[in-house]
Amino acid sequence: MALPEMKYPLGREQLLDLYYFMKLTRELDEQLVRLFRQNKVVGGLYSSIGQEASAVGTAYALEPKDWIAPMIRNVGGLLVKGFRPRDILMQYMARSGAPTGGKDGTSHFGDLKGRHVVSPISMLGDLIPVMTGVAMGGRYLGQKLVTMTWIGDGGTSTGAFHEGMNLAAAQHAPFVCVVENNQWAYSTPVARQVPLKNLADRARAYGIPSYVVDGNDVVAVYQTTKEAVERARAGEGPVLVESKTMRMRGHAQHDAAAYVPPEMFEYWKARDPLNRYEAWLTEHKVWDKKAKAEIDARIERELKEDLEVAESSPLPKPEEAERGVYCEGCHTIEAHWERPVEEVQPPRSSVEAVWTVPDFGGLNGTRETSSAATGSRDDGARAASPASPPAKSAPAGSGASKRSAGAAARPKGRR
Ligand SMILES: Cc1ncc(C[n+]2csc(CCOP(=O)(O)OP(=O)(O)O)c2C)c(N)n1
Ligand SMILES: [Mg+2]
Repeated sequence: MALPEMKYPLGREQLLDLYYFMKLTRELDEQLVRLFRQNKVVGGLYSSIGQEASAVGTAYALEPKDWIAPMIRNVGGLLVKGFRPRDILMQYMARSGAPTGGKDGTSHFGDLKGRHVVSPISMLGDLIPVMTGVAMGGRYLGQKLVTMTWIGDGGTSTGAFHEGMNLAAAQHAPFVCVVENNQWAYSTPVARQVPLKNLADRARAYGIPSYVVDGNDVVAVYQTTKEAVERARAGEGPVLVESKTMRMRGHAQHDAAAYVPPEMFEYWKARDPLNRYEAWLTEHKVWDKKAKAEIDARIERELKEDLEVAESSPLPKPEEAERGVYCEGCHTIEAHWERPVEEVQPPRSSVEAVWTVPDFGGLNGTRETSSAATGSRDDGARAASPASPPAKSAPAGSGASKRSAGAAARPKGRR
């Protein structure tokens, strides 16, 4: 094994783990398509083909105590967090053995107790304030956790995204937002809905750091996200990671994606994340043909077993429809304090009620001012101050470019 230098070194087992999760995600995706064509999938089916490195590499950068809220193209993240293909198969087939007991036909399920997964919400953007809240809750309890959710390029144009990111930034929440720029939102290309080349630039509006990463390079995705996660965990506040990738299928099964230029598919096909990673593992002598064949055989075996379990699980009984609609004691969530409770109770929690406003909010020569006194101009760059240095490039080779760094100075005693 002759690996390139990595800031966050990955051992052989971890490198093969990444392959296992990416390949499992793809095989599961293809299995679901076959089931859809057999009319066994009861609702829509959303593919994450082409985005496996993005979902797996980001989730892999988390610790078990960290929390995720996946979106439809983050099945890879669910697998990393410990869900099995059978869970996803039964969800899509609405079988009684599914995590939601067959009440939901897609991926609206989570596991608050064991795996720390918040169930997705279909309204795009709304998971950002939710995961900001989870991050704040974890901090309050002293758990030193980080939360993560993913959002598509289209989803970043919602009001909820803005409100959530602003809340996360203002609260300095240990939260990582992964923007999966897969070039399309339904049939709308990014350039038709937002005048930015890099969606990472959205972070500048919130004064938070951001990264751009090649979302089809799983090692780069992992390295970049790990850095973001560690910064958030260290108390630097939220971080945005833009993962540039491509949705290699239509929005869902009904969509043939005929609006995507064929050359664009060709460009991204040549950069397929799984093919690239297989070549990388070979080039760096992480595996040989035998090791690959063993993992592939394991995946085939597990998927076959899980398919049998899923197919033999019955549809839910009709009377189940009226159960679990209202809470019947299903939530037994308790706060797990990992810090002395006295720390957050008076008198120790008391905050000095004195606030200072640097420069009293005046212009202080930080921006170009208009002589006609019609206002100030800001071409997108943040006002320079010692606490918020201007955007600069990250070291090459990390697969990421750091777009801005530093957080605004905060009054003392806030937390
Ligand atoms: C607030 C809101 N508006 C619209 C929709 C309908 N909708 C579901 S997915 C989607 C496209 C999302 O595109 P993008 O965010 O780029 O994610 P991708 O599907 O490419 O992963 C839309 C418009 C929704 N779920 N929520
Ligand atoms: Mg998209």
